[in-house]
Amino acid sequence: MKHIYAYLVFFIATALQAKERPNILFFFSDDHAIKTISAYGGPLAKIAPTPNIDRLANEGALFLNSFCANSICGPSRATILTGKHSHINGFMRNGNRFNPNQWTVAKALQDSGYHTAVIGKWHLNTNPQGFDHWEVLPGQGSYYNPVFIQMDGKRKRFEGYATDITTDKAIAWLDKRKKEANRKPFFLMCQHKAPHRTFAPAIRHLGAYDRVKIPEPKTLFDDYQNRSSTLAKNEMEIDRHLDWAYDIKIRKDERGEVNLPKPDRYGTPEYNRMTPMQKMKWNSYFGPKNKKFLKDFSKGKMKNQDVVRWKYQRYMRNYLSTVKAVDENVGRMLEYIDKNNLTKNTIVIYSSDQGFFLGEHGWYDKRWMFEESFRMPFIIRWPDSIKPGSKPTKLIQNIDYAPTFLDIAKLEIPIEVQGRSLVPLFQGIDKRWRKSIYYSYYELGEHAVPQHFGVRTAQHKLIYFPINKEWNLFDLQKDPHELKSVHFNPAYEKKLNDLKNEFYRLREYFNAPAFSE
Ligand code: SGN
Ligand code: CA
Repeated sequence: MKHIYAYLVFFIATALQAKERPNILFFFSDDHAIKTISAYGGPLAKIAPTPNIDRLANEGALFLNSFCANSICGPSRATILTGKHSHINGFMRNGNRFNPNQWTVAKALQDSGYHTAVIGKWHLNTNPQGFDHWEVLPGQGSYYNPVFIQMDGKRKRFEGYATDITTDKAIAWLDKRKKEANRKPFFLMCQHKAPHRTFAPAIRHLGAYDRVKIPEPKTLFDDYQNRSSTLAKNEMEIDRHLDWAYDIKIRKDERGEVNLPKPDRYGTPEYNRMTPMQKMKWNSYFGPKNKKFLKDFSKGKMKNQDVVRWKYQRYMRNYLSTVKAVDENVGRMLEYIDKNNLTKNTIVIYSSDQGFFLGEHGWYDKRWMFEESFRMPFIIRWPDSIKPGSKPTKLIQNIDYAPTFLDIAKLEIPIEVQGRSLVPLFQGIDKRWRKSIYYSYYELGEHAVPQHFGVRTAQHKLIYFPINKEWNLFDLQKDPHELKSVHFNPAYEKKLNDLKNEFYRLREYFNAPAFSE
């Protein structure tokens, strides 16, 4: 009897604790631009809906002004783990090694009794620490039949599509946890490779968007005038820089006598990974379409702009198809937590490491502080604590995720953490919220994007390019597509000075290092 009583007390105590400390399920994708999440609206919302991600927005909050601190993969991930800007956590550009000995939110959650796991893309070059379980893609990872690094360091290949497999593994981890007697709350990072380059769809989604013409952005043929001279030097144009085989999916062996213009640098690594059956399905989808394009192209009837337009359609159809699998898999996971009575006590977040250009300014890729790449999706559902369908407008950044997780888990936020908990925003209490955010980009030349730094407020954006000491100022209300810098315009003189002061104030506040030129 005594034994049963003790068991009951233990059971109730654990149940109460679980109630007090919710689970955190963090969906994270790679390069997912907000305009391809239908809850964010825009011209693609009807064409390519994302009903499962939208469900989170309908049942929770969709942050309308969410940004990254440094628009590139590894740095964004390091910022999320540490709540600090790149120059503080030391991961300033892709290829750096994350110092695993530093404080992270995963370690703090684990130490405080959370059961922690990360599955999928990691990209920090040192093994994950602070996780009871991890299984991650090496580097960028692959879409087809991907390899995952196991906790013992061994690499294992799994047949199938990365987005599905990442979800299978996340569900399997939750399932295993279900069987444990003394269950702790969990923190699960489910991190997809998609929709990152080379935008390779699941075989079942080939052709998913063929029946629609994807609307072109206004700036598909940007001339890069009236802004920093560095823009024209970019190497991320759909026109001049997407690879024919690698990105556009026309292999050399399909071309016969037709000579396509450069570039064509990277071959077909994803195609090469496929099984004969997958290759057959791929070829029966792309083959006839490529043949038709090559025929039209070789007749010389297509003007350069027509070719760009054709490439844009192909790029977007593939990109949106990879998003479709992400959305389906978010749905699969939500269904799992519904069926296992986890929904009420699980906070679910959907986010992505940065945004992406989908033809705006003629570009693919990210990096620039321009809106499409600077914005991160941030959607969060927390039953009973967040009003369903709310749309907070305050400026938030990925430095805020770690302190938010700590706050949710009722842990103290270390003084060194640079972000702020978003919990007050969930409850609509946002007095004294920040009015500006700081941006830095430190890479040294991939896609020919120079280092740049800036500040954004609700209406304006100031960018500084140390390489040629240029300033650009955008009035986002009057010029939402960021086509004309007004830094030289006398009407903006006071605004320019105020923003410069704010920029230097933020740099001091965040302890930013001097610019290297
Ligand atoms: C790779 C891509 C680049 C991309 C970077 C950074 N080339 O190098 O186009 O900008 O990753 O992306 S690829 O041939 O490998 O696809 S990030 O999301 O990892 O930061
Ligand atoms: Ca990325």
